[in-house]
Amino acid sequence: MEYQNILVTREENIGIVTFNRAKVLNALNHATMVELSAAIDELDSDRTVRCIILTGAGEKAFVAGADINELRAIASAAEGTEFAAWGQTIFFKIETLSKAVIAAVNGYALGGGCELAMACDIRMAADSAKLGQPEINLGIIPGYGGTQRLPRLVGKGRAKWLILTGDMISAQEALRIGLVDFVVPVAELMNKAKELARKIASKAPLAVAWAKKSINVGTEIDLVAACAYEASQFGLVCGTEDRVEGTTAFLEKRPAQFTGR
Ligand code: CO8
Repeated sequence: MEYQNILVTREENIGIVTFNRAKVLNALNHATMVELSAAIDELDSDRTVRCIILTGAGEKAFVAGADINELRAIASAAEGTEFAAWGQTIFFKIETLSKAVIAAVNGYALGGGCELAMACDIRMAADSAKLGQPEINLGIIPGYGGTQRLPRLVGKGRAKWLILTGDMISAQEALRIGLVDFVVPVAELMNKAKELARKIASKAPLAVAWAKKSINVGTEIDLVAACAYEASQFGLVCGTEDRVEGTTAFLEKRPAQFTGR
């Protein structure tokens, strides 16, 4: 697919999706969401790509939310529901992808941008980034999973504070409440994100996939069922060639050569 609103690049075994509508602070319009979905499919089916980074072009914004021009044009409750549910399926695709996805939050991550970052596995923010769910200021509520993923990450009280006030918070504050996992100097963001991506990419791909799945599935169900689920995923990794290679390499005191089988 020819992309107009995003850039899709590869560096070694890392796929990088860069939102590229700097004039509107990388706001997510319908076309950008379609391209994001296609880019995720493309990188998912490329066996050379073992980890993905999402980031924004320019220095100002990761993604400043859904495109407010399109939100203004929603004609009915049914259309609004459809609009939100469709976007949610794309964010679920990221969350449930078999590869790890890192959000490199280089600036504003607001509304749908914050929701997108939350659908990623790990969030690394520049020290200059600002995050928030300002939908309330537009007379709406988050619709791409924000009312659900935010309380799961930071707790109900903090989620209600952010969603009911629309307050924007600094990267440091986001780190303090658990909304992001790392804060780094803005000039170092991409290098640090790539360093993290390379580290994950060097691991056994099926172990990464099933660890991610076990965490995602297990944290939504009760502990006993979750541990049973973990055991089933553990069983799956035990059937891989990479389990034999990883354990043998340790005992032979050499680096493992994982193949993804
Ligand atoms: N949509 C469309 N255009 C935008 C958006 C956006 N989300 N954000 C910024 N822009 C545009 C501005 O209109 C402006 O355009 P122009 O140059 O033509 O005037 C340009 O980007 C630059 O923005 P500013 O001049 O406003 O830049 P500032 O540095 O003054 O301010 C802010 C930066 C604080 C980020 C400010 O732009 C802002 O508040 N933006 C809106 C943030 C926001 O409210 N985001 C949430 C949107 S709602 C949402 O995401 C809902 C998601 C779920 C939807 C579910 C489906 C129904």
